Amino acid sequence: MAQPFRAKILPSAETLIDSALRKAAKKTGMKKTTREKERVRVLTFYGEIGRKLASAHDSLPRINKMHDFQKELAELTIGLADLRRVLAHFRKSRKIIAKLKKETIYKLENTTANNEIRRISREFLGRAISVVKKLDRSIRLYNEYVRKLREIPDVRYDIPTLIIAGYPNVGKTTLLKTLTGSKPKIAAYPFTTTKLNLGYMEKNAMELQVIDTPGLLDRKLSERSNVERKSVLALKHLANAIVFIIDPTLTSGYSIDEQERLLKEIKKQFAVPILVVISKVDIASEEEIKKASEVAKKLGLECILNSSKTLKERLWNLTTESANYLRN
Ligand SMILES: Nc1nc2c(ncn2[C@@H]2O[C@H](COP(=O)(O)OP(=O)(O)OP(=O)(O)O)[C@@H](O)[C@H]2O)c(=O)[nH]1
Ligand SMILES: [Mg+2]
Repeated sequence: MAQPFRAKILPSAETLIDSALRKAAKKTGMKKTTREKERVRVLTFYGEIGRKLASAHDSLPRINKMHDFQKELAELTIGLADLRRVLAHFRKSRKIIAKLKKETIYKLENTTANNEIRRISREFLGRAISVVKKLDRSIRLYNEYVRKLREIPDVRYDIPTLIIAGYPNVGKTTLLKTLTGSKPKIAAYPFTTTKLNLGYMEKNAMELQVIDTPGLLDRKLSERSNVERKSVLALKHLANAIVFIIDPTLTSGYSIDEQERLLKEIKKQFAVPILVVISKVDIASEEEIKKASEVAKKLGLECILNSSKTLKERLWNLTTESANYLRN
């Protein structure tokens, strides 16, 4: 399963070099002969640089193992080709230094004069340091990418997911609370000023993720900028089902026609089952509820009142069945 982004930040090339040189110098103190000293200096310097670069690299999830949702947002935020280029630069540099190290160790084994041994060791450090110095730009880019990748919301990819859509003020967060009870976990969402609210339902040791998307699926996509639209559409990689809330009263400030238009758009963009929930039925007139349910009917969608006792069960079944269907 794809891991959330907790990748490590790397120190600058200069700091990397300084700390590797310092560690290497310290180790030489424990050795007696010049050859042993220089050998341990070379091996320690090589080891330190290699370890730091490898641990940064390994702390990133493999690009081809990322979940499509992560991949799409990563593509938008940093560009995966750019990330691949930086990682390739790290790998290549490690290889070069490894090769230099191998040659140097061989030379050290076959040299007896102390001044020659020191010269060989200095030559290695000079060349290896210049390889690391050339990594400076890549390290800065890598760190910038990692900071951006950390903004990708830390959601679960291993359980079915239900996404809540609907205009502002229609009752999305209220539904999330009804379904999941507990206080939602909040995650930032790239390219938008809003945050996802994440809640979890549980039944028979199974879990279901419910995501409230304030500010995301509450406006026509055509009114959004290109990246913003793409970042919203990345949600489709996460959704197994959608619950679309229609507020039949005018308290949220959106007419039934406006709500129908948004629903139509979401239906077009998301190829998953959609259930319409009519909210605020306690204050809506029969006429208003009827109008809202006709919208669902017209679009061939099932609809349910938010007061219904079977609401939870219906949403659970819709989402888990859809997830099973997609998995099989
Ligand atoms: N009477 C009544 N009020 C409701 C119901 N559901 C939500 N509300 C009220 O409607 C208002 C908006 O509800 P929220 O759940 O915050 O709506 P939202 O869609 O999350 O709003 P945004 O986060 O701004 O997009 C709040 O004042 C709620 O108390 C309902 O079933 N009946
Ligand atoms: Mg809300």
